Amino acid sequence: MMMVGPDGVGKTTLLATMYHELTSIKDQSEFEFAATEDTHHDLQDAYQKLTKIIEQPSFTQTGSLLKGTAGIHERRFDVFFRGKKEFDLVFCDIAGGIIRAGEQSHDFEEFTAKLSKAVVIVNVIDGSALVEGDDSLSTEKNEPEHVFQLLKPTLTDGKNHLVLFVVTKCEAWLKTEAKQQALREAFEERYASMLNFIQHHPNLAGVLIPVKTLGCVEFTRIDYHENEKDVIFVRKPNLKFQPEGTDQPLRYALAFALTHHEQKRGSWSRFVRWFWGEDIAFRQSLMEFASAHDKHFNIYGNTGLIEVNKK
Ligand SMILES: Nc1nc2c(ncn2[C@@H]2O[C@H](COP(=O)(O)OP(=O)(O)O)[C@@H](O)[C@H]2O)c(=O)[nH]1
Ligand SMILES: [Mg+2]
Repeated sequence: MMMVGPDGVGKTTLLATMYHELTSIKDQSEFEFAATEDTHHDLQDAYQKLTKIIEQPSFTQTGSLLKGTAGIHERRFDVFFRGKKEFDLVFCDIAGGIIRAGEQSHDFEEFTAKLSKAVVIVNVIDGSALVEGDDSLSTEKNEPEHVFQLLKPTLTDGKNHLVLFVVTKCEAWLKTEAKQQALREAFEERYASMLNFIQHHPNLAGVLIPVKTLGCVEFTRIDYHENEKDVIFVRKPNLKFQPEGTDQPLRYALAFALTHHEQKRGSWSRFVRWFWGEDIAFRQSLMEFASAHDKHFNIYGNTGLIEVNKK
């Protein structure tokens, strides 16, 4: 899984809160997610920083959470079922600068090489800039057109791909039906060219997944200065730090993976052969985990690509 998005949209925050949420899943299912040592350390660190940031009465946005998130970081999670390690998931987290780096740069080469192998692409989007920002702010924070151009070679390689549009910093637009609609409309407008492309290719599907990575911080306004724009959030003292829905991208990714038995590519066929050779209890549990994705999200393109067929 490849994560894309400019600096500061919330990629690392999403991973850190997802990891936290996954480790608590253990109590309700027979799955256990364990990060490898480096990943565990970095994501715990990011999570600790988040809990500190939100203790302050006036929430100040920091730059990127993890210092030195330069280059590409493989965040690896081992997945255990009934105590036995079954498979691992790798999320590639990037320093947003990479997507702007010159084509000659080493990081950029590594990025495109990894991207070309990705099955699921997670495009993280800053929701406040998306809905409330003027054209230039929204473009500057999320770079939809630039991201689209980067993804195009992968999306046109003839294989099936899932693009998850994960929207962060959108607590303010999850509160009512009307606000959710405003969020959806802003997304569809600003991502029109990528969505249009997805809709015209039967091997592609996209899902709009707004998440709460913090849950207790809300957008208030944008201050426009001469050369700068500050997006102001406030800490809501009556609300708890409570990430919500951060497990959804993973459930969708797995649902997509399990729906594609027919794919002919090396690692994929291996995955599928492995999967069908596994014991039935494990297969069923994994399918249940995957199909427990929230069905209310908007899906674009070929919806058949993510319908888990429980056999
Ligand atoms: N209000 C709000 N702020 C967020 C949310 N997610 C991330 N942030 C803030 O955005 C900043 C940058 O996040 P980070 O995960 O480092 O972005 P990255 O550069 O894409 O990895 C951090 O200071 C977070 O506090 C969210 O859902 N709501
Ligand atoms: Mg980061």
